[in-house]
Amino acid sequence: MNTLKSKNLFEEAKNYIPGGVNSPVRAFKSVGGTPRFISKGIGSKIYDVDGNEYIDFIGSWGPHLFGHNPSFIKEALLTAIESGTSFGAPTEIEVEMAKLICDLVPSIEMVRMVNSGTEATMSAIRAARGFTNKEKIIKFEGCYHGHGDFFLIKAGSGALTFGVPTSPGVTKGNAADTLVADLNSIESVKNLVVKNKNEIAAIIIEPVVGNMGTIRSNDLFIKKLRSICNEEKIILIFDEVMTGFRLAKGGAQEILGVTPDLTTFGKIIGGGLPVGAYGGKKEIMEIISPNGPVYQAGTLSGNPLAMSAGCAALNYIKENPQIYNVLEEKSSYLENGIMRAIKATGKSYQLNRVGSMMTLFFTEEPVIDYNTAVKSDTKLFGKFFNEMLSKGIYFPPAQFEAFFVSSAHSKEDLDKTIIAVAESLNNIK
Ligand code: HOZ
Repeated sequence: MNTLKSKNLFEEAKNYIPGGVNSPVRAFKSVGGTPRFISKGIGSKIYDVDGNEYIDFIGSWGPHLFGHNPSFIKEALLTAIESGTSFGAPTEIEVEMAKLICDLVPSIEMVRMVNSGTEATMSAIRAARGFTNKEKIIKFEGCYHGHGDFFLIKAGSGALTFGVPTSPGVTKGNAADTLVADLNSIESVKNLVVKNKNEIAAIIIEPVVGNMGTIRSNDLFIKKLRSICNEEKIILIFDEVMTGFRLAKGGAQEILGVTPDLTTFGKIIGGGLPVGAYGGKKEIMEIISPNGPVYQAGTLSGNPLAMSAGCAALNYIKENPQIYNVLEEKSSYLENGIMRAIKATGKSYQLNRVGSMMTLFFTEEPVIDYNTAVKSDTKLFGKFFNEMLSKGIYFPPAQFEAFFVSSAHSKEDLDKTIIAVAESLNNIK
């Protein structure tokens, strides 16, 4: 595979951008090889600057539920751009977007648009602190909620991949306010709550984790978490930046049957444009300025281009709810094929799937939390990743991430992927 143009661009980029990339995982550091510089995406495929074609299972880390560049999003954007790109003033489409989110997700009574998932989680925590008048938060080891200071404590995603789950630059004060519990261990939560009685403002969780690879939280654990929050007047925040509108119309909260107080969104509600949002109970959201004293603002919040693409995506979901059956069918087909390929190796590598999110962990023990996820053989994963890439299949370049199936993946794409998995597993033995 010729990757000369990507190689040259990467070398040039390293002179001007830290690590040559604008987000660490993209640098392929944990898997080795040349990061591909992408020139375009159509449907299930992406193309790099050297003209190589890949079946893409990243889909911009989740939002491309319908594949790359679907006509209804492109048309919405082209129409919107005719009227201007940004006003820093209210627009009609922001109202449409807020109504759509409130309509599709029953737990959301009010919503505020921001520009990324990181902004959404930071702002949701501030709202929870302002509302409860308490300062500490609980997060779970290996969960990632963007790069806000108080989240980069025992975090997942790139922070975990690069071995710095607790980032330098985070102050001792911030770190002291973030308490870390173990996913699926209600005892670990109870201990923190007892030790920090009346001090915890919020518990934030990825109810289906994507950022230490795909892990579904235990249903009973999530229900008990809800009860603790009710008893202790703690705000329960579901980080659905990855799972919102991907796993179901109502996100992970719909499939788990638990209602959070606040929810954060990103990616998908912008149809692939930079966007985020946080929302939930009206009484909590009323604390946000200018209604209440908790300040949060942004010139590009509710940007008309992002809103147009996002509304097109959400309207499509609203009008075509069967998309989730299509995704389930395709994802379970892929899951079965990969499972057969794993079985043929005589190993029992773990494939976790929730809806159209999946992770193949190179460990033979079930992966249910941070401790079991980090038992994965990341070197072997790196070899597997590069084998797949050389066969034209683009998986996330890190073990502790999810890969995503879209409605644009054809049976031919999935069959090709299954064959590539079988060959790759065989080649890395
Ligand atoms: N850490 C992000 C996914 N969990 C990757 C973001 C990116 O590189 O675009």
